[in-house]
Amino acid sequence: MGAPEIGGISIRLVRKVDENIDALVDTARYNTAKDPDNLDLAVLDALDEKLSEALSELRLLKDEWEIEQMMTAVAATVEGFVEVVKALPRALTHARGERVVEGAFFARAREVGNELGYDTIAAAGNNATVLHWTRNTGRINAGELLLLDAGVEADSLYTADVTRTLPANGTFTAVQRKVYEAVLDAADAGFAAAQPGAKFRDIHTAATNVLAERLAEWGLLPVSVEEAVSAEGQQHRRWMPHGTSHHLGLDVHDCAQAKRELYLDGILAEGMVFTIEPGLYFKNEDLAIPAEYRGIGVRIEDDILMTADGPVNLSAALPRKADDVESWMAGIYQELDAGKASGDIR
Ligand SMILES: [Mn+2]
Repeated sequence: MGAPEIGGISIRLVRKVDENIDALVDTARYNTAKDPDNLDLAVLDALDEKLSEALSELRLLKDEWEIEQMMTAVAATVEGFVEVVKALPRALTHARGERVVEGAFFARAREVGNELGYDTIAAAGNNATVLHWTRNTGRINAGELLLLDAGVEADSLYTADVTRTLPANGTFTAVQRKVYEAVLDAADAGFAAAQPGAKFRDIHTAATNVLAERLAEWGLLPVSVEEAVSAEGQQHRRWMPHGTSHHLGLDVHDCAQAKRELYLDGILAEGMVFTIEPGLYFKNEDLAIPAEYRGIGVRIEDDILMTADGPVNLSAALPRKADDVESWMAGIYQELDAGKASGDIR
């Protein structure tokens, strides 16, 4: 593939993977052009973009081997979350508790996988309301929630992308649980909407409709649910400002260059792997809501495989219900204590 009308070497490049290669190809294009003085590199850039788009679209459907890689990445990620729970008691005593958590996950990612798929978000309390909090410099206080968004990249470079929101001391408060369960219901509604033949964007609509309803029930929504979910409304986005789903694969935001009609407006099909990740984020400084909600950020993110029979939650091994999260954490601490006890005997 090339651009013979321009002359020069016939090559198309996926740009921004390696800046040195980008520069090398630009130089080669210039040096081999028929008329270097009038070479329009932008024309060639546009051809490169078409290649990126085509590759993105080829990646929308995963084959059997790719799905195995995704499962491997998710399994390693689950192990990483267990390590984080184990590290939490120490994190609670550390001035940079979020870094303790980040480090625990990273260690597991390197031991069982290639790397992180993306920078870990370890966000406690109000930091969880900052969407891409990756500084992770904060303290984790007992009584706060820890939002952990982390994924292990397998040796094949396929990555998981999972979020759980954990009570730092193992128990949700009443208001934390209320917000958590609204987000879980939104995730479940997204999951139910994710059927072969449905539109990709139907997932977001189903999930955010649930959130708008809950915000209205709590008296936080300044308008009716009907107005909020209308195209001109969207008042609930104040507390849920991001999309609910993205494709997942070699990149954490896989297939990002695919044409809109195949992605956001695309039809869900067997072999697609994508996230469902609704959230609610109530900032400390948000005076539009009662004080009890402030400083609570919750997101629940699972990795979904679409099959002919419907969606499969690849990350279901991590507990999702509030009760299950609490008993899962308690079980890990019980095992730790039992291990310590037997260590004393030896
Ligand atoms: Mn994600």
